[in-house]
Amino acid sequence: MTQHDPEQTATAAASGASATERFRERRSGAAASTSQERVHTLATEVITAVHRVIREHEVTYDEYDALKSWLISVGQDGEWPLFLDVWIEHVVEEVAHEDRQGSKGTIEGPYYVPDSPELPAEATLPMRPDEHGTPLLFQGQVTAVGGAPLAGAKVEIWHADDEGFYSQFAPGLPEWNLRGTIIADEQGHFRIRTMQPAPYQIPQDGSCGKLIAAAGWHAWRPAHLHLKVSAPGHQLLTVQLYFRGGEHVEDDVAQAVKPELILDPKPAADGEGNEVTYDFVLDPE
Ligand code: MBD
Ligand code: FE
Repeated sequence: MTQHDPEQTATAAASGASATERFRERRSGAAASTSQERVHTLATEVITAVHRVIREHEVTYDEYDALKSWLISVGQDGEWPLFLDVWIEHVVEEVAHEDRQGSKGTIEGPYYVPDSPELPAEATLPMRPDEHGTPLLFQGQVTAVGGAPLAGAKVEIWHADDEGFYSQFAPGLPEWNLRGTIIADEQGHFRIRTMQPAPYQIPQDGSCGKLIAAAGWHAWRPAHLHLKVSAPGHQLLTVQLYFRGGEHVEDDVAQAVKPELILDPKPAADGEGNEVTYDFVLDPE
């Protein structure tokens, strides 16, 4: 049985509109930090790359009009955050963090919400009394490069439920369901109890879904936990963790899996479900 009200299912337009609005809220007031010279260079190169594809593949007027119509609908569906985070962000992340010594990161994706409820180092994430799924104890330590524990490090975590739905982006879920900000203890340790997420299928009924269907691709991301780990004087680590052997770990539509990010949960020693330990190493600022 599903836990989700089928009358209120997540539509591309609703989750896209929320993702667009959330992104705008967070971005508002941010000053553009790119010089005119760099805008000129980057815009020219992107446009020229498109010209090259058109010549190489002899793109027709019919195809050009299909593209125009599709681009218009991406905006109307609010799916620019989804499109960019699924097909582009992984390369931006790779370039931005190639010099890091500490833990590997990966893309943020469209469903982060800042300021989730603060919880102590040992905590259960907010969830429904009858939250479905396999219980997961996720524990570890946050240290600096070189091993010094980072007392009071922040571990922000958010993830989909056992049906692949995110609170605040699918209707009918409590506001902070499966989202929290854990404050690590004096030794940087944390112990988080939650329910293992399911694989996630990006919405089928919007423009991104149409592109996937038209190209014969699939829409799946492997089950994943999202995290932002931070401590004063250290670089913010944005990451996702996956489950070994899980569906689509080898063929994530968003190309955001790295071998270092795959968890090996074992049956929990102290009860039902699984447990896994994963440590985070933060680079200095
Ligand atoms: C997700 O949950 C996600 O993490 C990404 C990157 C894209 C779509 C949905
Ligand atoms: Fe996600």
